[in-house]
Amino acid sequence: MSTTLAESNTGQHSIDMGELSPHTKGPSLVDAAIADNCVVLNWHDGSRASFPLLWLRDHCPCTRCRHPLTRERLFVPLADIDEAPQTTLVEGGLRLKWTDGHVSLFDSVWLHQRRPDNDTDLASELTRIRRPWSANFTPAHVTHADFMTPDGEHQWLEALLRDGLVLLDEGPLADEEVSRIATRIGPMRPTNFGARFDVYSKPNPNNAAYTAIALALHSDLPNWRQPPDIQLLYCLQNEAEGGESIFADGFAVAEELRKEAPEAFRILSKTSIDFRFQDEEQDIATRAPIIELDDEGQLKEIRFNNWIRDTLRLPLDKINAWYAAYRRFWQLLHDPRHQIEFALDQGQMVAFDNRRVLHGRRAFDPNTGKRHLQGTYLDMDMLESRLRVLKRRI
Ligand SMILES: O=C(O)CCC(=O)C(=O)O
Ligand SMILES: [Fe+2]
Ligand SMILES: [Zn+2]
Repeated sequence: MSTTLAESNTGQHSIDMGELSPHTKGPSLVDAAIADNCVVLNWHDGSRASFPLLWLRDHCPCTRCRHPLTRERLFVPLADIDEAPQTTLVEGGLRLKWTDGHVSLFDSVWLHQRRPDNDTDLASELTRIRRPWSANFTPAHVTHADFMTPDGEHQWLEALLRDGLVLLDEGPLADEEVSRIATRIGPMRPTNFGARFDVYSKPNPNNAAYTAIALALHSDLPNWRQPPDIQLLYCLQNEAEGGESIFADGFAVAEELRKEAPEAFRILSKTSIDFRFQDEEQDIATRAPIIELDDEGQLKEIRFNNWIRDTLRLPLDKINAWYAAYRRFWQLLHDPRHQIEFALDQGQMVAFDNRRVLHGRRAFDPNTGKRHLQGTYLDMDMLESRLRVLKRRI
C-alpha cells in the first residue's frame, strides 16, 4: 500500500491532528540524528528539538498505529525503546525504520509544531483568548441573522470565550428558539431545572429566579460538582417595569480582591464551604471554595450564590474572618464600576460564562406587564469544539 506522507500524518479528515491540514506550510527538516535515546532534529528556520524514541514510536501515524477512519490511537506504549532505528529524511519529513521492521513517517511541520519547548500550544484556547473586563467594557453584539452564518457564529463564540458574555440581537419571538440556538453548538446540559427552563414569576417557586424579586449577582448551580459552564437566556417578553439584567466579571473582580485584600482572597480561595439546593424532589450539595484556583494560582472558577450557600461549617476561629472576606468580595462585585446593566429586548439573548461572569437582575413588577425568559446551559467543551470546527471552515 502506498501512503503519501501528508495522508499518513493527517488522515483524510484532520481529526485529532486538527490544526495540521494536508498542505500546512512550515519549515522543512535539515537533518536528523540519534542521541541519548532521542531523535535530534534541525529545521531550516534554525529551530532544533529532541524527541524521545518512545514518544515517536507512540505517535506513529501509520494505519496500524492509528485507526484509518477514526484516526484514534491503536498503539499502546507498553515497552521501552532500546534501539537505534534507521533515520532518513524524506520529502516532507522524517522516516524511521525500527528494528522490528515497522516504519513510521512523520511530517516535518507536524513535528515542528510539537517541539517540546514550543509551549504556545499548551494553553487552552480559552485561557489564551480570555480578557478581563476593563472599566468601560461594553459587550459584543451579533445579530441572529449573522449568527446563522459561520462567520457570525464564530464571532459570537470568540466574544463569549474572550469576554465571558455576548448578546444576540433581533431574534424571532419564537418558543424554544433558545434550544435551537443551543443545539447548533452542542447538546443542552440538563440540570434539576430541566434541559430548558422558563424564567417568569411562578405561583409556587423553588428558586429565587422564578419570583419577581431583585436577584443579587450570583452564579447558577454552585451546589453541583460541575456547575454549568455557559448559560443562555433568551428574552421572549419584557414588558414589566424593572427587571433589568446585571452582570459583573467575577474574574476581574477577584483579581482586584487579590491585589487590594490578599488575605480576603486567600481565605475565599482556600476555604471550602457548603452549597445545597433542596426541594420536594432533590437535595443536591457540594463543598467547594468561592474562588477556585488552578495549580498555578490562576483563577479557575467563581461559585457565588447567597441563596444556596448552606450552613457555614468552619472551625470556630475561622468563621468571622470568612464572613469579613465574603463581605469584601460581595461589596467589590456589587460596586457599580464593576457592573454592567441593560434591559434585555424581546428577541434578544444573552450568553455568559456561568463560572466566570456573575448575573443578576433588578426587581420587576409583574402587575405592569409580562416578563418571560427561556434559558438553557451548554458545556464549554462544546463551545471550544464548535470554534475549532468553524475555524476549519472559515
Ligand atoms: O431573571 C433574570 O434575568 C435572571 C434569572 C436567573 O438568574 C436565572 O435564570 O438563572
Ligand atoms: Fe441565575
Ligand atoms: Zn505505525
